[in-house]
Amino acid sequence: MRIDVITLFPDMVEQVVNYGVVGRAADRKLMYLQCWNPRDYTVDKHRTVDDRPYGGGPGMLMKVQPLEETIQAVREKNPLAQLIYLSPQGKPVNQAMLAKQVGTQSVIFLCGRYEGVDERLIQKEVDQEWSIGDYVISGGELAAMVCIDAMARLIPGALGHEQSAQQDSFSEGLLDYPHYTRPEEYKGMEVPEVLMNGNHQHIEDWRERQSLGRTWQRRPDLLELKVLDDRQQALLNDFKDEFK
Ligand code: 4GY
Repeated sequence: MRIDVITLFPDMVEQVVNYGVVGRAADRKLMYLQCWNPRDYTVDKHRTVDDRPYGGGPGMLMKVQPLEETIQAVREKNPLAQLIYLSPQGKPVNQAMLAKQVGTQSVIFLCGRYEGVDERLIQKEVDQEWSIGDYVISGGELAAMVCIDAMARLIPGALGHEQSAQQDSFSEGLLDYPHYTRPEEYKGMEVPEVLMNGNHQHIEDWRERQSLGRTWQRRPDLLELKVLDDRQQALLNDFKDEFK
């Protein structure tokens, strides 16, 4: 997968390939990341990348000319990719959107700074607008890095030994089940008996029951989107009975 990122802070975004799963995906040449800095496309002596908003008020916007020329340069190299602007006004990102984007083998992220980007540039150049959540961060870089990390995990071969993307939370649209490691007793609390007995069918049932039950308790909105098969419906009923 090829990822281009338009950012005033390329050093920040490039850090994402230095760690963990994303690093391994890059090492294995499963993911190629290139950053493009609008400052390199300025033409004035001061290399200006911000400009004043019409209508006044506090804050600056990203200067149009360097941004336009950066986008043109990226598109020359990667003409077919969707250009995605990251902002709180975007569509809330979910695992399905990320998986679909990975399927296209490429993406261009536009990271805003200051108060953002001229609306006409968004209309003309941006294909999708995504939000990573209902809060405001100082620039699109961290949002792009979140998306890049989540996408790397979905590239076939990027996960190592932990071939867990399949079993992951959300691969089935459910929350994860609880996990336990040593010690057997921690601050007076025991590990659930079923995990200590080595009956793999019982363990699998328990984990799916916990996933369904926790989703029902914490994220009923996710459960409403799902059609449960008979086995899952029975497991969830067991959880609810136990809960009462
Ligand atoms: N939330 N989801 C987000 C964000 C920062 C000023 C426009 C978010 O994706 N991006 O808060 N971005 C702002 C900063 C320009 C983007």
